[in-house]
Amino acid sequence: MTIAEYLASRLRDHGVRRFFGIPGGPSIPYMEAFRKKGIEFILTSHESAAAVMADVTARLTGVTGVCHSTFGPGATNLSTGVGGALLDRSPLLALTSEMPDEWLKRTAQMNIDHQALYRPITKSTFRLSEENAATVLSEALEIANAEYPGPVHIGLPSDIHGRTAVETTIKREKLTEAAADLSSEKVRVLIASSRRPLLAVGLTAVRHGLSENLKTFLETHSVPVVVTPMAKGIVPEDNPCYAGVLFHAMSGRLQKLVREADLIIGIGYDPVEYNYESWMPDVPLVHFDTVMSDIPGRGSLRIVSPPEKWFGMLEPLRSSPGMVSLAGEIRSGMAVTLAGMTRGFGPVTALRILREELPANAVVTSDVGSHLHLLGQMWDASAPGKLVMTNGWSSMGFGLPAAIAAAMCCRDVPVVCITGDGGMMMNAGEMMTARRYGMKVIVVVLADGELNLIRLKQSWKAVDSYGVNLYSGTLFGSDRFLGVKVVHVRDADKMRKAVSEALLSDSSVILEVAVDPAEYGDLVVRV
Ligand SMILES: Cc1ncc(C[n+]2csc(CCOP(=O)(O)OP(=O)(O)O)c2C)c(N)n1
Repeated sequence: MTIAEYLASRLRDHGVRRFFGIPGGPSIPYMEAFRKKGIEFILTSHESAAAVMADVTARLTGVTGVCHSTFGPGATNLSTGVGGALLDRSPLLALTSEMPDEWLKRTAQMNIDHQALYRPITKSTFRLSEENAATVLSEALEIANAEYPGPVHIGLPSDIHGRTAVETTIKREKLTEAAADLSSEKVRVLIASSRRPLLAVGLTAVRHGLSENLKTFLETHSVPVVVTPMAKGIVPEDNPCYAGVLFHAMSGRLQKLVREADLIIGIGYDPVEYNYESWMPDVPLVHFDTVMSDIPGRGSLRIVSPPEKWFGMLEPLRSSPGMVSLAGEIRSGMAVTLAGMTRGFGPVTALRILREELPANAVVTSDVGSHLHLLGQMWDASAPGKLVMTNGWSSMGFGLPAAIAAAMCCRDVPVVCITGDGGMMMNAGEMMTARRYGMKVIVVVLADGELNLIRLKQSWKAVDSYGVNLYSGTLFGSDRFLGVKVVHVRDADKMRKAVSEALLSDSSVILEVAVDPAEYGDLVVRV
């Protein structure tokens, strides 16, 4: 087998069915080999979107995502999405074309050092050769999927695709050994003696499918719970123990509960989303994780073990009924505040109508900005994975390619992207990707004409609004964008009608929803 055929064959056996990118000349033999093996090449408008699509494909299918770019500018474009896979913990292979050995250190068009470029934003980076192909592929897939999952880069020298891959026997040390429980005895004592514990659940718990374990645990133990944004949906919003999402809109109110706690228990809590120090009171922390992560040392005890063991250790935990009532009060207080936001046509009304019109199984992706802060707290996500976002990396431009990837993975449910106008403009070219592949996405652009989150931050610093206005007039100024229908929404009635019509449409629709952003100022927390 040639190197290109070998790569295609290994990835197909691994379960890969698509790879995303923009080709250069050296990509052609790989695209051909992949095509012949049944791995479809998805052409995007920008390589960063290709990496986001590979990341989201991995999150939704559980199979390593694959993306590809050419030399230099292709590789730098791709890197934004690859960094996202690192900090949002998504297993991904980034394949880039590299110069042949004799050109690596020479001055040449498009030539930069991809190994150096990718080192800080991947778990590992390799350069493929006919001798190492078998080992590199095995290691790359293993590293990408080991805890925490993330991206691995493989450079493909442009002259090796036709060479014969040498099969080698692979003898390697196991890469990760689950560390022993480091402080089990002390943890047992803390758990047994706590009277007012608070659970903080994060994205590692979602990745390990702990939703049912958590629900069962809460039924019998009645302990209040807060979640990080990317763990949204792991507890149903109407669970009496559920208090809300940390970091997002109105989350300052959770402090009332947090201050009452005598013990914080992190369950798959990944500090990449929101460091403990940013919200924790001065009480002990017990942190359950799959790896040794960066958590505060003082007063914290960590258990690094397989997630299926975690709830067993929490068995003796009991909470005072007062803590759960407090969680309920905070939750209903948030609902009252949102229900009272009826002046004019703002993002709260727009999102409420959208939620009412969409079926519970819809997959929603979000971009980054004030709208995400609001959505993260107010959106009723029926299950984890129903609200797809980036919070570890927080890159604008994520929402649209994420939605297109979701539409490819979840064929029979509506897929909606919610984005600000700033984020929409970053990857707007991907509307053509949706059109090219016949993917239907409903894109809801909360068009406020500004980078609202940054304007808010300027106001908190008592600085005049500067450098954050995006346009005057309307965003699209037209009823079509790259051949996709644009519906202009200015009020609640039109919003409802536009969403229900978009759901019935056969193709993608963009709703340009002109909102008054004033509500964000009352909801987004100063963090
Ligand atoms: C790639 C990237 N650049 C800049 C930022 C910093 N940033 C965070 S939110 C934001 C404003 C987003 O504006 P918009 O998309 O219009 O959403 P809104 O805040 O108005 O809801 C910016 C510039 C970022 N997170 N990612």
